[in-house]
Amino acid sequence: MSELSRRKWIGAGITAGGLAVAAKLADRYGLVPPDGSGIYGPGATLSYAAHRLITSGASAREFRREQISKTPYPNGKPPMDDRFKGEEATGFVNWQVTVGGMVERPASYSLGDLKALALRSQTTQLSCEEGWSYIAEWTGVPLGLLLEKAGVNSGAKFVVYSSPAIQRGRYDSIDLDEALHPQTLVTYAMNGKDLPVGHGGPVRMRVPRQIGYKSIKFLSTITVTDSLKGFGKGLGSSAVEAGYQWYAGI
Ligand SMILES: Nc1nc2c(c(=O)[nH]1)N[C@H]1C(S)=C(S)[C@@H](COP(=O)(O)O)O[C@H]1N2
Ligand SMILES: [Mo]
Repeated sequence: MSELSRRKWIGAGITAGGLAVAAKLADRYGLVPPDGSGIYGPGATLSYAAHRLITSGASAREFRREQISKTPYPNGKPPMDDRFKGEEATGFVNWQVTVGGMVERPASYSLGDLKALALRSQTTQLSCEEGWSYIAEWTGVPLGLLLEKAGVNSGAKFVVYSSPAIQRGRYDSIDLDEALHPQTLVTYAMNGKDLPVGHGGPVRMRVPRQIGYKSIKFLSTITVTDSLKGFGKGLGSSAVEAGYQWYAGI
């Protein structure tokens, strides 16, 4: 839920006191997001708890093929460093996506390994917090399948995923509910072709139920954890470090 919808809740008559009560309830049901304290805390908690209680299991809207955007917008520049350029020159044959952390069987997948796994396609919209969006068809392996193969340990709460340090260490995280949702895809193709580098190729995470910054490009690590403390500044997301909400449901 965006800052705007948060304001809508407040506009609908939920006072600061009401938010505090909602936060207490959310706490009781384990629905406090990692950024649930601090100045926007009660609002962030309310939007996360409301989504998880009311819409858990709901799916992002899927579109028809004719609705695919003709000119999808590649946001930002691909990594410019030599290591990435070297990988690109070889068609990313050495690119690896690792699955580790609180799992029974850590694993590492090449692009070929991912393509050989069960695939799923979906036509969804990527919406940036800056206001623009586009619709595309994404194909890949459900994150849930990779987690199932890895065997998630009990007590695990989050999945943290990142591009290599090469791109300023972009990373983000989601709860297990989002991670196991069938629309959360480790994506290697877009509109029927290899995922272009401009859109995060060779592999990106697609989290279509949340805002664009959760869909990390140039994906290289997937880590299951019970705490976000050991990653970056401990906020679970480079976007949160920049002031955005951790839970960015739409
Ligand atoms: N590694 C990495 N992932 C990223 C970003 C980035 O700069 N680096 N930008 C994010 C943001 S803010 C958005 S809106 C989407 C943009 O995806 P697009 O380039 O396909 O439009 O990617 C997200 N994932
Ligand atoms: Mo964005």
